[in-house]
Amino acid sequence: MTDRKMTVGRYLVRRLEQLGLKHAFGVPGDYVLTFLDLLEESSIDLVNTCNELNAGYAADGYARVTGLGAVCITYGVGGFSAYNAVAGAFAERIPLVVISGGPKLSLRGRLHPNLLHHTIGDMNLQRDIFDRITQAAIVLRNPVQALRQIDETLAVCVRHSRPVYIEIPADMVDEPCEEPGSWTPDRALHLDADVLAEAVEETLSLMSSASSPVILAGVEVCRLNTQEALLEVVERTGYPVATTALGKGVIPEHTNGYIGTYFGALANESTRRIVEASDLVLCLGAWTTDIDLGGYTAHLDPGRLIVANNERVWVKRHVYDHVPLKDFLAALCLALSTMALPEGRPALPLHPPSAPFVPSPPALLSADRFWARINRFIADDHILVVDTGSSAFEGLKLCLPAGADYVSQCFYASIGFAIPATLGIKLAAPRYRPIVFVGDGAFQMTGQELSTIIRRNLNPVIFLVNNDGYQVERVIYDNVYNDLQRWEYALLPEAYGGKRGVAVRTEGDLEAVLRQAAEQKDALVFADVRLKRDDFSETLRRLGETLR
Ligand SMILES: Cc1ncc(C[n+]2csc(CCOP(=O)(O)OP(=O)(O)O)c2C)c(N)n1
Ligand SMILES: [Mg+2]
Repeated sequence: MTDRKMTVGRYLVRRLEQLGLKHAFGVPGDYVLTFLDLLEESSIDLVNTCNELNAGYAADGYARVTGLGAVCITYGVGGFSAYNAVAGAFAERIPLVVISGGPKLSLRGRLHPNLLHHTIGDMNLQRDIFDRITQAAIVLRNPVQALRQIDETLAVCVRHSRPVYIEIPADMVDEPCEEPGSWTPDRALHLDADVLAEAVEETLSLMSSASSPVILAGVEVCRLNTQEALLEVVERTGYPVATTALGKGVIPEHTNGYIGTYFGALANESTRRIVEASDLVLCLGAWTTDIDLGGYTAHLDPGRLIVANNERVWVKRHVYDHVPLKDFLAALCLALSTMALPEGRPALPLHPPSAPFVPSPPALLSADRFWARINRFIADDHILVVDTGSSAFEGLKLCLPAGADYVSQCFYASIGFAIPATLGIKLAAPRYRPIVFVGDGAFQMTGQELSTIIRRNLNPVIFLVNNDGYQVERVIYDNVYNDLQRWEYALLPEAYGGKRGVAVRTEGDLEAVLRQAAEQKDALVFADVRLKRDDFSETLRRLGETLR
């Protein structure tokens, strides 16, 4: 790009390249075409998705792995279609850059606004809505200010690990501007050192008198790149450590002291007991949200919590502001290096190892047997991608071998996330094989993105958990609204240009699919796993009982 004249559009592309972005996801439209041409001439690979919602999910999955994702969409019809994915990314702190083309500035306000296609007449509406679901939302209106605006907005995205919105009107893309110099965005959040010192002092004082402390690690540890510091705190304290649902995978599950995923009454009984009986729960980067903690079933007394998140630390019911998680963990590690904590913490139960599995080939597959078998299948190079629905609850109980990773949008919990997110995840992390669990209901939302997975020759193993409807809803209240049209799911990969999938009815069928996955490591494997609609697993039965 260096021999071409610098323009506002090229400047934005160059900054994205400087942030290490290799792929962007989107759907073309006339308001964004000139910008897409610039992406095509850059090192960034533009991946066409079937729709903008899927582009958002794919970019979200991509960002979960690489630390930055981007969506490029057209105005109105494109932007409005992407809102749900971007709201999810905001809720779950995913650094996503939403780039929308826009009507020419020279036309805005000149014609009667209703004459501009794809709009409802209000040229501010799209930005205003994005403003509510992103950390910053800007319209580039002036080529001189645009450069600073772009730099600041992208820095906000990576600093806060949240989506941002950049609208580039069609007549701004080719506006000449200065060359972008070298640039490193400021990622540090505002720190008040005196407040930090007091927060650490009070934390240590509570730790030194706690008799059954425990660490609850959450997703922000990963979003804010503080995994090493977390491991150091775990090692220095010797405290048992659980993760929240959204935090599954933030700590390697073979770590000494790991006790499983805590999600209220739905967690393994031993995990729940240790966390809820603790007299001091050190919540590090953990959101104490309803779904993340098992749908209102968690019993965590605020008087026994220290919650360190993003930019503040709560000790019991009072708060220390301007204490970023990263700085808090670093200061805690430092203090712990010179401090002896009380001895005599209880012996820990091991994170439940998965029991040996002996298949009975002719037996019809049940939900419990399916998940038990899957627990033996997961390998070091797998990244599990789990959609919302019954799979989300089962997935949390799987044991991840060292190296394996886990992605689930289980706080915002929009069904249909997993298939498009898999597209992004695999492109972001080629050495991983995505192992996908998606319900039939979730698949019916966004499953057509399988066609882009096939188009790109990607190799996920997809288990479509087909229980004939909305089972997770069924277990709470059942009615005809939980029924779905039955699709021949296994035919779809062929319809999308790939090889036909397989239907799995028996334990023998499942063994055959797992063999296929092991033998055909570079190919997509698609299994329509047929389970009975009233086959509620043990976990789901408990969910129903608790939520009803
Ligand atoms: C976009 C969206 N619409 C509706 C819901 C409400 N909802 C939550 S789970 C669920 C059913 C999921 O069914 P399925 O994917 O088949 O999984 P199952 O529980 O049957 O295994 C629905 C409709 C949602 N979470 N997201
Ligand atoms: Mg279902």
